[in-house]
Amino acid sequence: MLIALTRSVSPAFADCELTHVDRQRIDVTLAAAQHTAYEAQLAALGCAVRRLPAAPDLPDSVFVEDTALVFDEVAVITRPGAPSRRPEVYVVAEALKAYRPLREITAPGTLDGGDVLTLGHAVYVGLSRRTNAAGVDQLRAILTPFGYTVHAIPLTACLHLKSAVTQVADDALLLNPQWVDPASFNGWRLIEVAPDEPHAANALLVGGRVIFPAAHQRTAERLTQASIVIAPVDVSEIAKAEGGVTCCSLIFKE
Ligand code: CIR
Repeated sequence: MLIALTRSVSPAFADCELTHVDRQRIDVTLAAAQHTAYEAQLAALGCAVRRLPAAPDLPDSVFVEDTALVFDEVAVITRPGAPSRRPEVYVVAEALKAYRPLREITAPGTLDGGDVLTLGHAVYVGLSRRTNAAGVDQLRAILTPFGYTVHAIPLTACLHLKSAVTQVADDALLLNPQWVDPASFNGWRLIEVAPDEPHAANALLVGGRVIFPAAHQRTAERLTQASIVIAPVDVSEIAKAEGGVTCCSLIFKE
């Protein structure tokens, strides 16, 4: 059984952090409806959705991906790079302790879950504005005993590593070559985003399908041509907060 841990959209969502995109008016009611439809898609693809309550004082708390990493052996509670986001971790840690032993990233380390792409036992970590070398070193120390290798990837042009590259099939990655070097992923079948859809590399593989933003039509066509089956979701309001489809859940085996 797959669990998808989610968290309701905060009433303060419009006050979210923004780094690489301009602030636009966010319809928080519509964001909540889109989030509910996203959860329904997760359920349709076989996940048991466990929703954590909204945090009225934490604008970005819907983006649970950044607060923890769940491996078969252990869950790692992060220390998010944006100070405003650090209190998000407590409720998530409380929920995860029922499923895994917990470890944590501590100061001076910072690490956002959105920077971590796990491909089997290879763990790629974006060195971004949110994740620092101390965070990567701590993650390596936690995971090496379980047989994982941790690889740091420098990032400058986008928020997180998974803004630039995600897994879309057992053998395939979707990637924006302007934001991450394809050579880091030799041996994978690489599908590039459409050049006019730079934000399209964030896709969520679950239950053999790919949850994918409806807005990125030309990249969707590329995925379909590559025999990848898409489950489209409208996440327009979540995208205005610089979030994507991986950010809104933590998916793991029970
Ligand atoms: C932030 O800047 O932290 C949020 N507004 C967006 C976080 C998106 N999370 C993700 O890509 N994993």
